[in-house]
Amino acid sequence: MTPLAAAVRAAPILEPTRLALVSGGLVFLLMMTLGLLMKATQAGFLPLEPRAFYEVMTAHGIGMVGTAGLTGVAVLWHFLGRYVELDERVFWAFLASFLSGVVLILGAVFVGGFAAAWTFLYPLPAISGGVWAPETAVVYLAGLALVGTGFLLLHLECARALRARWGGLAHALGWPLLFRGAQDPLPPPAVVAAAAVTVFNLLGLVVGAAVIAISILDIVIPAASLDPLLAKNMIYFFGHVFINATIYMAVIAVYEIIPEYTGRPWTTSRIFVAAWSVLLLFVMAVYPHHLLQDTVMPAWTLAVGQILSYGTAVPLVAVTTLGLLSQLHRSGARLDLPAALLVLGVGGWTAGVMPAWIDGIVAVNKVMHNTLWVPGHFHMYLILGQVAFVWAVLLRLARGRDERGLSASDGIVFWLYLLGGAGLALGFLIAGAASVPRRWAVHDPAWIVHDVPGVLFAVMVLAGAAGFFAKAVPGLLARGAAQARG
Ligand code: HEM
Ligand SMILES: [Cu+2]
Repeated sequence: MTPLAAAVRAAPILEPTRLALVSGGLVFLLMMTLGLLMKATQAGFLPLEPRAFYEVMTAHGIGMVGTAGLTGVAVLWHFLGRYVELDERVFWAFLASFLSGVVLILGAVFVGGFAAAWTFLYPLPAISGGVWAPETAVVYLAGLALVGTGFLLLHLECARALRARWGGLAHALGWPLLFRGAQDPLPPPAVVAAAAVTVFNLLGLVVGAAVIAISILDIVIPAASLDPLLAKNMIYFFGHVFINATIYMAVIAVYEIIPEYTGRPWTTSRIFVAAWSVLLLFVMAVYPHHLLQDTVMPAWTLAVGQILSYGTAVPLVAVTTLGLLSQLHRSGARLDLPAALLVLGVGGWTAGVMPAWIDGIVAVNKVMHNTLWVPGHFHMYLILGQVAFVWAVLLRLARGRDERGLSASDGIVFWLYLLGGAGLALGFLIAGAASVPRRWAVHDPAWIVHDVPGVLFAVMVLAGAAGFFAKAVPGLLARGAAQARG
């Protein structure tokens, strides 16, 4: 063993997925603070200039989406590694590429003043009205490209490892079971999920990389021009697929950890495989629900976007929720903090899907699309879904299982987080239903009634999240020390 490898072994905090989860947790806290800043500004408590507000909004958006991706792949990698042989060097390469991208993005936003929102919708990055230089937009886009390259590498390694172990992605997806009714050996749920996410996220990332490259060229070579509608389609295909993937990767934690509490295996059923395959196809087909207001889109694409939106996540949410209930029912399992967060995550994810579903209806979307209804649904399934899963994995790695269940202080942080998250998300939804627009730095006095409670709920989420982090970190360090001794 080389001295470097020995040093890495001796300090398990340097185990790459742990490092990704701990730094992801820390960044979630920082980005939540930015969220609180925005809410406090909209509520009139803080005098953040609109220019600074939009920088903060861009940083919060890309920071949160990127961190959800980082922690999502860390969960995927951690559990997939139980079933397939993954090359750890690839995860390090991913981290290096990701971090260099982050440096560029932060520089573009906070030094260069880039504030076109994380979605970099063409041609806004290039045409800032003098707020930031076109070169700054290039730096931001190059940063995104680096981050994306990291994810691309990582998923390619997952695909390689899955094929090597299961003899092809179709087998890892459980298709022999789906189409012929039998498969031996059966891929465990984590493998089925990893295979599905790997396929659609790879496609999303390739499309994302293409539109980023074209956007850069478009700035560098003024004569070039890109069809804005095509660019929007590509960006939303990528963005929709990527943010969805973060949840679908994190949910693997439920399949892997809950059985450790109940003592019942989470077996791969035919219906489970079917749900993941439906998701694999539909998640890519429904992205036009982001373009329902683009009347120049061919009508059939919008119809497909609306109709398939009903069906995409429903089978998977149903299969996961029913699976979870049948795991827990009369199992006598006592839920400690990580397990409670996993159960919360499934509930929050399910609850957050409903308002998304409503927004996917063309008639509703016409009224709701650019309102706070949209941040309402995604804050619900991210704060109470994806991010809850991540806290669960962090705490589980740090503290193992607590046979006594929830302690008093565990209960306090759990409820702070749950009530704060639900209140914040419901507040966004209610404001959206009252037609308060999204992405406005300055709120009309009539809207502030929605923002003031939001500030309180944001403080509660932040306090709960800081509590999870504080509870996890000493355990991770101590466990590291124990493993180094042992
Ligand atoms: C304490 C927790 C949080 C607070 C207080 C918060 C607050 C906010 C606020 C005020 C906005 C701007 C809404 C508008 O007026 O348009 C926003 C946008 C956003 N937030 Fe959060 N947020 C929190 C957590 C999260 C989490 C955990 C995620 C994802 C993992 C997230 C992802 C986003 C995204 C993607 C946007 C959209 C930015 C854009 O419109 O370009 N937020 N958040
Ligand atoms: Cu979408």
